[in-house]
Amino acid sequence: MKILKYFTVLVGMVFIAPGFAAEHTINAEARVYNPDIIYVAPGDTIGFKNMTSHNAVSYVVPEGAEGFGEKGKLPGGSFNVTLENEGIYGYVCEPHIGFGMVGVIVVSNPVGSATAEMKDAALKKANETLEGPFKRLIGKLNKVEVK
Ligand SMILES: [Cu+2]
Repeated sequence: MKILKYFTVLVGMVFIAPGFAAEHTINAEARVYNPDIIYVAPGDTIGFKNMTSHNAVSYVVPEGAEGFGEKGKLPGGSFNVTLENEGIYGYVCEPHIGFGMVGVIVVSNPVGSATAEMKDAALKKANETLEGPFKRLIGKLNKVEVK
């Protein structure tokens, strides 16, 4: 029981520690993600909700970072993403890409401190790799606010 007590205290500290591992929610609503652009810190958890008929697959990922989501698959319900690498991630809802259902996650420490270089890198990758309706992600990346 003593071990359990220590474990509870430890877990409590992790969740209470200010500015550490915040949780964010992105709601899939009809043909949009709400919010469509979010600014988070490395290690934060991003929960995608209401994903029964939507998916969220990263198509633009910072150099050396891991993407998220599975191409061609619906997660069903909800799923969480934790991004450790700083940079700008662009993702799409594949079933609704024709409606322009795309989103951006900006990861920086501190939150909101993404640079013009990060944005340029994301736009360069997007321009080089995205095709057809997936190019709609470029417009969303252009709306990212940088320092
Ligand atoms: Cu969708």
